[in-house]
Amino acid sequence: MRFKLIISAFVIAGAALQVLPALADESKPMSLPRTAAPAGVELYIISPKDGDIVGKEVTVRFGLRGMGVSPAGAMKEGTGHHHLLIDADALPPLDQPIPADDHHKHFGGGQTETTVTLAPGKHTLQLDLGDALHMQFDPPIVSKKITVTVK
Ligand SMILES: [Cu+2]
Repeated sequence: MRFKLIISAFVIAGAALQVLPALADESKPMSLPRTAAPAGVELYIISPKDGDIVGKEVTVRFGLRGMGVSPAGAMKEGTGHHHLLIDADALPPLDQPIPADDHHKHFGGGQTETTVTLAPGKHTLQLDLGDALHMQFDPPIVSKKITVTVK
C-alpha cells in the first residue's frame, strides 16, 4: 500500500513536472502502469492519404473517434494525446513512456495536426495515442501506418 502511494506520488509528480526525459531514461528501467483502452476507439490519419506524393513540408492531420484529446499530464478519463511515429519500424516498448526523438513526436499540448519536414523518398507515418504519462494504451491505440513519397 505504502509502495503504491509512493509510486502514485512519483507518477503524479512526473506528470506535473513533465519530466519525460527522466521517465524515458534507459538507465532507470521501471515498468509503469498502462491505461486500458476503451472499446471502439479509432485513430486515423486524415491527411495525407496512404500512397500520396507530397512536398517536403507535410501537414499531418490527426483523427480520433471514441475518445477525446487532452494535454499530456491531464488525468482525464477517456482522453489521450497524439504521437506521430515517423519511419518507426515497430511500436516503442509498451512498459515505458513513448520516447521523444526524431521517430517519435509528442503532441502534449493536445494538438491535432502538425507540419513535419521530410527528406525526399518514402516515409511511413503512424499515430500512437498516449495517456497522460505518455504511456501507450492497453492494447495500444494506433492508426494504420501509411506511406508517403516526398518528391
Ligand atoms: Cu507524449
